[in-house]
Amino acid sequence: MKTSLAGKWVLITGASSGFGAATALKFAAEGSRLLLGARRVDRLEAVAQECLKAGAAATHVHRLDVSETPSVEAFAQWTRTLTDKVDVLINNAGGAHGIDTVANGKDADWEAMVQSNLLGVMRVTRAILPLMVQNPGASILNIGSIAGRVAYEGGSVYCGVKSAELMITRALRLELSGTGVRVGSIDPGLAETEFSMVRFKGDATKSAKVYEGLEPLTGDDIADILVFCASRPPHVCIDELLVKCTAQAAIHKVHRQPAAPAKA
Ligand code: NDP
Ligand code: 8X3
Repeated sequence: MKTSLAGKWVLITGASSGFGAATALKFAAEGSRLLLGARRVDRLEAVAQECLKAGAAATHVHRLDVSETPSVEAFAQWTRTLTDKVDVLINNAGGAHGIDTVANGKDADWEAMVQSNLLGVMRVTRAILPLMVQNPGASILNIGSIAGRVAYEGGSVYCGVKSAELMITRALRLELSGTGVRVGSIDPGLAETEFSMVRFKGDATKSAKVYEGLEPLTGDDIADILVFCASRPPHVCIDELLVKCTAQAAIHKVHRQPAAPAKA
């Protein structure tokens, strides 16, 4: 039977766009209380307004840079001023920077990916765990990727950090055994968000090509799955879930419809 998410405290990192923003709206529609973090506070505030309209019991936003421990600590401290428990933690902040081969990789891109996708999950989880371990039935849902399961050319560091995310998820589940806290990894394939614009540093043409001729996943698709996972009864833990658009049979096998010929 579904567990109600009404009034539950749901903390989402990277809630200013993409999966995070869509997920905030879906939990809002369930009547949850939202704690939203990201670096772009103006975007967070806009998401929060939409969440209130969608039915959120409360929305709170605070700047969060998961790549800096002091920022994460300040966010956790702010969280503790609002609630002494968190019911759902969604470690979503992250993304890819560049698509260079190992031979051509840039330090700044590598460091940004390690800091946000890998160390960010560690920092946020460490800071928020004290608000969850006394709360059986709570859920930690980490956003991994198909890239954490299969390597591809130009994806070395991104694949590496998402693979680390999967292992962190598995280790954490073992460490929390007996607390009643559930830990899962949701691993999407191709999804159209701001992800590719970030990866290609604002190049809209390269970004659009990623999704050309196929129907990719959307933020809503992933948000629905996160709501589903968090609303299972407390004895049910969805450990790992790989979700791809139908056109993506495998990481290297993506079916694309040819573009329709231009009308004369
Ligand atoms: P978006 O670029 O739309 O969203 C990324 C979010 O992460 C933004 O809200 C951004 O907020 C936040 N973020 C990035 N770096 C930091 C940071 N250092 N501190 C705090 N927040 C940060 O992309 P998606 O929604 O697609 O990405 C969400 C997650 O899903 C990422 O972890 C990504 O790797 C993963 N993913 C994406 C897939 C896809 O194809 N789209 C597939 C599989 C996984 P801000 O810039 O305001 O800080
Ligand atoms: C994003 C999916 O295949 O672009 O995590 O790496 S992919």
